[in-house]
Amino acid sequence: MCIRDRPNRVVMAPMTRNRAGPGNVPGPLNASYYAQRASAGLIVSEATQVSPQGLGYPGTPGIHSAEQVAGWRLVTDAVHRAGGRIFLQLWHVGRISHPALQPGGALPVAPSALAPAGQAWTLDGMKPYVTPHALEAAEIAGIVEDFRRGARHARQAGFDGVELHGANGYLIDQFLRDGVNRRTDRYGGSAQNRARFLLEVTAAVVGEWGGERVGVRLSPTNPYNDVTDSNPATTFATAVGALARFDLAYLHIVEPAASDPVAAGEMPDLKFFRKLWRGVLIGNKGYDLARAEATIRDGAADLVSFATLFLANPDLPERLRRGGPFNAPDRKTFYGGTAAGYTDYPPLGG
Ligand code: 8OZ
Repeated sequence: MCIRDRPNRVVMAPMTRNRAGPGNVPGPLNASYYAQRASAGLIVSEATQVSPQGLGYPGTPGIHSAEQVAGWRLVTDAVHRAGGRIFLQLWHVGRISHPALQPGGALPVAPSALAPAGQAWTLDGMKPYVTPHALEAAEIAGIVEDFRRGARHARQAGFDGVELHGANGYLIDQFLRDGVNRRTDRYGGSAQNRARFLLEVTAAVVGEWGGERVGVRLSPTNPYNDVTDSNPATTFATAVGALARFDLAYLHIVEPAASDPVAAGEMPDLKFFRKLWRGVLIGNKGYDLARAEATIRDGAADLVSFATLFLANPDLPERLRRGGPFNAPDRKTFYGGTAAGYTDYPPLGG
């Protein structure tokens, strides 16, 4: 599958749902959920940790154990039987974790020893985030290897490709943004240095898959998970410019929202990336039908990804074709729980 051969321009955005089984292993319930949504032009899976250290929440799936690979095989087989295509989103949360979630009660890791504001969601309830361990250069190389193994496992599990989670204040984004990355070595300082970790991970993952099966997701202005950057246009133009050499499947942008803090420099919106990026561009952020149509018609993006609208409407492409109606998403069942609010949203006529 090439991303350009998809049946429509509707992408299912990656969404954390916290319904993996013991051992962070996906199972038949997860397979049903994704298979119900197989009419997407492309499904991007929920964020999936590449190592036990990459875990930051209960019930998120991993791609580091043999059991997880076997569990994901149920998902990819079900999606393919239903005629769909699915990429696995590769993830490491960095400092957005807690010793209670870490192997051996260790400190979470990050580019710099700066605690995020807020609280971690652990099995014993919410706990304040701690000051993370600042990674040594040799440890960074080990995490790049964890991403490489995750990419290899994703192939074994039958995915059609992988997306790197470089957004929303997790480890890759912690390296990119200068409010969180205070390093003085080759991984910090200039925008080029802050992009180094992303580029090393991309090179490792492209080595397993080829660029045409690898996408990257970035969120240049989103302050989620307490990240800031003094000049997102410079930071992200540098990162995206350097990604060009990999001929990736796509660039997936969480677009600036009105509520994001105002930063110096040009606004890094879809237009900004369209000028910098010659490949496929996916737009994301609260799209409805009218805005999605305008975005595609104007050529601002090639594809649009939908999160909560897809969560609530398993047959979303058909509903968009017909102009609706749309089921309303129920926030109470977004994170964790059972089939309720997961696989029981009705299709049209169902
Ligand atoms: C919501 C809850 C937990 C994690 C992200 C992976 O924002 C997430 C996430 C979202 O990218």
